[in-house]
Amino acid sequence: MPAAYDSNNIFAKILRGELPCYKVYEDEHVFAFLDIMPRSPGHTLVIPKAAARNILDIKPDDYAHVARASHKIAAAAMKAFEADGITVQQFNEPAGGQVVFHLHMHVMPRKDGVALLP
Ligand code: DGP
Repeated sequence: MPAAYDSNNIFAKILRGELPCYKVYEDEHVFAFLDIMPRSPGHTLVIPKAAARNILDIKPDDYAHVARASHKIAAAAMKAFEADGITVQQFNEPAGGQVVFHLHMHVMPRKDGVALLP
């Protein structure tokens, strides 16, 4: 059973304006900002404004808002970073590679022949 949502996580603090970030996009339901440890230029994190630990916890409509915004940001990032492709990734629970426990979608612009940073 996954742990309960903890409102002291880093992304909840960013949402509340308690920690700085480089904002990329915001609407009623989602917030997006640059990853502090980018795996590619333009690496963006898209998060719901709703409190949700990960995919195991989030309401389907809130997940759909994140997916819709990621779709929009992917298209914008292709142009802004003159990318050849985009990797979209989302990790859930420590076993699934999650480190910060507020759901987030990684949107990473890619160039042909260039690997993601580790
Ligand atoms: P993961 O939970 O494994 O999907 O990775 C968390 C990501 O969050 C990782 O790519 C680094 C990023 N990150 C961690 N702390 C901060 C922070 O304080 N600000 C920003 N902008 N990104 C962060």
